Amino acid sequence: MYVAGSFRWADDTFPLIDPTDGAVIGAVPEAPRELVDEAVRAARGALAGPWGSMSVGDRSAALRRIADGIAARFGDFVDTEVRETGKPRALAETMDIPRAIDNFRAYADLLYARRDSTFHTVSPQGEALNYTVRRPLGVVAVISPWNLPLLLLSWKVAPALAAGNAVVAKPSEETPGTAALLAEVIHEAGLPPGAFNLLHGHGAGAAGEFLTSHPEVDAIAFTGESATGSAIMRAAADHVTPVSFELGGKNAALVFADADFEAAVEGTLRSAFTHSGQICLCTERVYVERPIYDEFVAALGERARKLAGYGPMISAQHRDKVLSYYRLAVEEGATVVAGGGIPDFGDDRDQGFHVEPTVLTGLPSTARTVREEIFGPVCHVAPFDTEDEAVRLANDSAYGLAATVWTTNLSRAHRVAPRVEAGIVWVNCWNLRDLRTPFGGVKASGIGREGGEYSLDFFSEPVNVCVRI
Ligand code: NAD
Ligand code: 6OD
Repeated sequence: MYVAGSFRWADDTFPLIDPTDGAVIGAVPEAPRELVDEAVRAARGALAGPWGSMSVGDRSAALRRIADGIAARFGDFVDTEVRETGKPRALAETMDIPRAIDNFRAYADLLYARRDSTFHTVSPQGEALNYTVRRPLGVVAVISPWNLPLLLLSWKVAPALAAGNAVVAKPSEETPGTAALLAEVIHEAGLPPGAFNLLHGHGAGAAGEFLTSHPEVDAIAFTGESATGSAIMRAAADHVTPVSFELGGKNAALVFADADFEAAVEGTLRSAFTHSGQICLCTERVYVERPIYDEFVAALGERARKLAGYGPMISAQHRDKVLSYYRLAVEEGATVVAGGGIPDFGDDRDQGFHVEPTVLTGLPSTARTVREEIFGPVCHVAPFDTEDEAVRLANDSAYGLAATVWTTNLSRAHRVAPRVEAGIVWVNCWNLRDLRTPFGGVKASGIGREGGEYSLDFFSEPVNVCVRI
């Protein structure tokens, strides 16, 4: 852990598990309440010191040094991310770690692009100049999940620091390693003590809750399950602490008969099974226009059966949850087109937490398998007959994070995309990211938007100054 500019350990620890083979690979400190208090005090102190008065230029340079520091230890970050999540190495090398570097670089640039508003006011009350200045919120708590550990942590830490806040971060207890490396990089980058603090430990009744219910925390940026978001919101309510939430999803893909068939099958395979379905943007509901439905199901099922090199579920507990949905689907009347069980590798991976990539059909839209987030390598495919029905099915969910639309009809794409109740709609692609765009969900998938100016808006507040002239 890293508090007030120095590295810390704790008396209590818990084991760190490699999900690929179930081996214990280390011990993680569990931050006690006193250390959480100390971290929050250190953050408050940093705001009153050099960090609080640092110029935009120096802050931007500091963010660049952090980006460069991650790049300089790229291999360490990749090794740690792969060991703790079990994700394919190529994914960590091409997505997670480069994106963490980009997150810091993007916000180093965006700091300069920031503009405030000015209004020349002429009214019966008089003439005035109204201008806004932005100030940081103060001490920001960042709580992140295990699926994209460094990417999602840095996605919040970078804009929070860019906006001039002091951060107390708590990554997932399952994947603390790259956050610990980030603390080393930030230390070497020379940020003033207390500007960034890192705690490890569990959520409910532990470091996570101590932090989110802390009266001296000025804002909470959280990514994780919707149920955890509810618990954090209840804790935040006591002190009316502002929250930014990126929560769960049950994302739909709409495949129209006029789609490029090959692109739609490959795209859906990727959107359903990348990182074994453990990305909040992954597709779990696929709706296919009836004329191509049978052919699509056959192609997706065949390719899902041939998938190789996919990683495990993060933990035994999560594997058991995913398997319980595989069983539930059958009880609810599903046809299992592909997968449905545990793979047999015949090596150490059999002690790990793998499940088979699974394609299901035949369930009604009321089935729990179709309604609840599973967060594993599984999707349910159902037919539709009209554009209206496709939109209705996509929107028949408590969640609304992301959706994909597969069609070659330009008018249809533009008609359908804005009608889908989701924060992000991809047309003929998936997870194609531009860090300047708004990112977030509607309904149970979140509160607020992150990305580009949206994050800087959350992590700062405008003060309007009205000067009579
Ligand atoms: P989780 O909600 O169990 O845990 C996330 C973090 O919250 C962890 O650091 C955990 O320790 C902490 N936490 C748990 N209970 C807490 C409490 N009461 N108070 C404070 N902190 C608490 O989520 P997870 O299992 O780590 O991640 C998977 C979930 O995250 C899925 O639901 C997925 O959809 C969601 N997710 C959403 C997005 C998004 O951008 N919308 C991105 C990634 C993951
Ligand atoms: O790409 C991003 O910025 C982002 N927040 C991705 C979230 C993925 C969820 O698992």
